[in-house]
Amino acid sequence: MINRRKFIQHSTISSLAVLINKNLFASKISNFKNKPIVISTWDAGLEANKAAWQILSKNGRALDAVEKGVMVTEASKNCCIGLGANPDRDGFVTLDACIMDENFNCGSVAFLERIKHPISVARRVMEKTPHVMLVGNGAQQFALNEGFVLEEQKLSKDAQQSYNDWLKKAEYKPGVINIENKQQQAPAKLDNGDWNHDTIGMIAMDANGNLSGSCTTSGMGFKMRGRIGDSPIIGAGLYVDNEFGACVGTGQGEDVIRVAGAHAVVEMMRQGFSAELSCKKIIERIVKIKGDKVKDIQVAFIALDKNGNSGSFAIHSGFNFAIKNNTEEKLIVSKSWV
Ligand code: SD4
Repeated sequence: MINRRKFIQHSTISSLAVLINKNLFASKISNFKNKPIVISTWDAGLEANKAAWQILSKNGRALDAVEKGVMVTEASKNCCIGLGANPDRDGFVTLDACIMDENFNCGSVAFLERIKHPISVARRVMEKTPHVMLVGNGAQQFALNEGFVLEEQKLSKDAQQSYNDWLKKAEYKPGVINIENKQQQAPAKLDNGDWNHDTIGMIAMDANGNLSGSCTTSGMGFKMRGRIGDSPIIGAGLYVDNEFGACVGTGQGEDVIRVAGAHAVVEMMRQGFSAELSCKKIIERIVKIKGDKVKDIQVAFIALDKNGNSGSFAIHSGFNFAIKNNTEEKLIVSKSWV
C-alpha cells in the first residue's frame, strides 16, 4: 500500500517531470519556428533555392533539397560552376563537391572531370561506399559505374574567352577568387579576366528541423592541374552539426582550409554565438593570419543555426547570399570586414 508521504513524493516528482517535459517540448517548438528554410551563396542561389524549396515545402528531406538545389546551378549554362566553367591552366575543367546530412554522414568528390553533377556523385560516395572522399580518375570511374554519363567538356563563351585572355600571359597568380567589383553586386569579371562565383554552397533545414548542406565548384580559374580548394573538404568548405548549426564557405579555398573554416564556424555556434557572429569570428581569424595579404583574398561564410537563424560574414564587401522560407525570398548583402 502506498502511504501518504510516498504519495505526495510521487505526485511531486510526477508534476516536476511533466513540467520539465512541457518545457522541453516548448523549447523544441520555438526552436523550429523558422523551418523549413534554405540559404545559399551568391545570386545564383535564388534559382537554386527555388528547386530546394520544391522539396522542403512538401515536407521533403533537407538532404534532398540541398542536392537538387545546387544541381540547378551545376546545370546552368550561364553560370561558371559546371562543365562550361573556367578550366585549369592546362585547359581542363575539374570539379569538386561535397554533401553532409543531419547524422554526420558525408560524401565528397574532387578533381572530377566530365561529369555533369558532381554533387550527386558525392552523395553516392556517402551512401554507397564506406568512404568519404573519392578523387580524379577513381571518382570518375565510380560515377560511371553508378550510371553517370561521361560528358564532353564544353567551355562557355565567357570561360573560353577568359581562358584565351589568360593564355596570352599565362601568368600563374592565384589569389583573386571572388574579390568583387565594388560597384556591382552582380557577378563581376575581373580586370585580369577571371570570373567570380564559380561555387555554390547551400544549407537547408527541413520541416523536421534537420539540417543538411552541399557545396559544388569548378574551383579557382586557371589553377594548377590537380589543385583542390576547400569546397569538397568536409570541415573546410562545409560542415553540419544537426544539434547546433551548419556552415558553408566560399572564396579563396586555401585560406578556408587553413582554419578548417566551416567546422570552426559551427564550433562557434556550439559555444552559443549567433550564426553571423560565428562567421565573423572565423573571418577575423583569417584576417589576422593573412596580415597585409588580406587585401588580395576574399573569403565568405554563410551559416544557419538550429533555430533557423541565418547569418554571414565576408572579408570584402560585395558578397551576398540568397534565402528562402515561408515568408521571404531574397538576396541578403553580407556584412564584411572591409
Ligand atoms: C575554391 N572555394 O576552389 C572555391 C572557390 C570559390 O567562389 O568559392 N569561388 O577555392
